[in-house]
Amino acid sequence: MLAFANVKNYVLMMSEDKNICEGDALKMTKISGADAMFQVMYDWDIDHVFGFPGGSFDSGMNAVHNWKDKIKFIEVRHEEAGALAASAEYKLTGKLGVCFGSAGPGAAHLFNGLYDAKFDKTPMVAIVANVPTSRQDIDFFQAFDEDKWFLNASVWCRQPKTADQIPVIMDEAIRQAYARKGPAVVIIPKDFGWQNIDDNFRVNYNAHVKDNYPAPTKTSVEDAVKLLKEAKNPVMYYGLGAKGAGDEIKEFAEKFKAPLLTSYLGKGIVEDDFPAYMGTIGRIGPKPAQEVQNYTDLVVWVGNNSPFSILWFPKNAKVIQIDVDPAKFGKRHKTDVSMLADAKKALRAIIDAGEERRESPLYKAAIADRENWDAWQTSFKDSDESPVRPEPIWDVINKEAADNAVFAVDVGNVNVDHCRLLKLHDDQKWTTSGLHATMGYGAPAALTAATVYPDREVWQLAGDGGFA
Ligand SMILES: Cc1ncc(C[n+]2csc(CCOP(=O)(O)OP(=O)(O)O)c2C)c(N)n1
Repeated sequence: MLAFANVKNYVLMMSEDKNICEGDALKMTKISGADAMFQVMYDWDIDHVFGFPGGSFDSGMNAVHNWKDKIKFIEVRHEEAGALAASAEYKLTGKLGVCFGSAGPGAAHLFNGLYDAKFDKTPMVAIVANVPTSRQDIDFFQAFDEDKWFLNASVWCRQPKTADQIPVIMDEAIRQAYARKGPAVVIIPKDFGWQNIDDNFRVNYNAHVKDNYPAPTKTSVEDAVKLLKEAKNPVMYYGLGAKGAGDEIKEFAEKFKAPLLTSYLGKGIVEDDFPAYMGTIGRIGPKPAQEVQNYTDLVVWVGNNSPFSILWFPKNAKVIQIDVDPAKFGKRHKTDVSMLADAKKALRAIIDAGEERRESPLYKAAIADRENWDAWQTSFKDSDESPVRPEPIWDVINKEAADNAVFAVDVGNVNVDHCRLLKLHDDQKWTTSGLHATMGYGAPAALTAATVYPDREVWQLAGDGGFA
């Protein structure tokens, strides 16, 4: 067995391996702790990292230099921007982003981005520098209890016990971030980053599998079909968990004549112009969605954990809930049929097993309500009122944006206008700060979009506060 430097996808080889240590066939190459960390990133196919330098991260900056041909360093002006950019990366691409900050104040600046990722169930890794191990816990310059502070802001947080452990911990952080769907934090003491260790760790990258959720049980499909048959006015209410199931959602709406309602983060899963799409329910959403939800007697609730949903739907409406997380069933509304399953698979099974329905009076009213609402919004598109109305601005955006544009949306009234007025279609993508809803998300997310989609048009949509 041999050890290789800078070769991707090699199997894990530990220094305890006697084949390596004994005999004179191989002299172990040395690598700094920080370089070993970058090797792990490279092995995980990470080709850029967001961050802002600091003295406690000098070993990391040295590694940034050493790895500059393979891992691009994107220097942000504030660590929070780097953390938000890293969070936006998975939201846009499904691939984890990485950021770093130096000890003390640099570390503290990461929190908003970490909470954004934690609340929106977004894998990412933050590398946080720490003061040297010999200076920890004695009120040293820029020192605080990083492991304790970052525990709550992350889904996994570790400081290696020795420098040799750095690559193993970095690899584990990436695994845990993907598996636990949230931010993992790796704390690197200044002395460990510089220390030379054996260059013998390679990532088992090919063993990584993409999410693959189960199909629904036969009984749950039968129960769901029965409720659908009995219902007078079924609707579907979906969220981000239905991402990728757009075709099934539309087929469901057409076959069962169910108006479509979403959480804000569900916007875009089905194109805005789909006739049965009523939009987002709630204060930022349009009127038809708000009105329809009052009259339903059956909600097909798909991958949706909107905190505001406790306020919607008649209390006695029945619910068929589809989710991949057992903790979500019955959390926001009483549930009659729980389907622990992939949204696409569950909807497909119900569509195939269920009988086509006729248009109900509510369905007809919903379609008419939506047409009426669209006409009302459109009537303002040429308005020259002062202060300026949002409709003319969004009319321009709708006309100008490319079919594969990416929209990085900040937090504020921009969400109301974006939710109601942007007509998402084709391969357009968008992202915002969802449950944490932090201002300042738009610019870092646009930076990420421009980095990961260099050939696409990127729009940052922000109010003046978020932009500042
Ligand atoms: C970091 C942060 N601070 C405060 C808030 C509370 N907040 C939400 S929206 C908003 C105003 C946003 O104003 P602006 O950036 O001008 O955006 P607009 O409302 O015009 O879209 C505030 C203060 C927040 N969500 N995040």
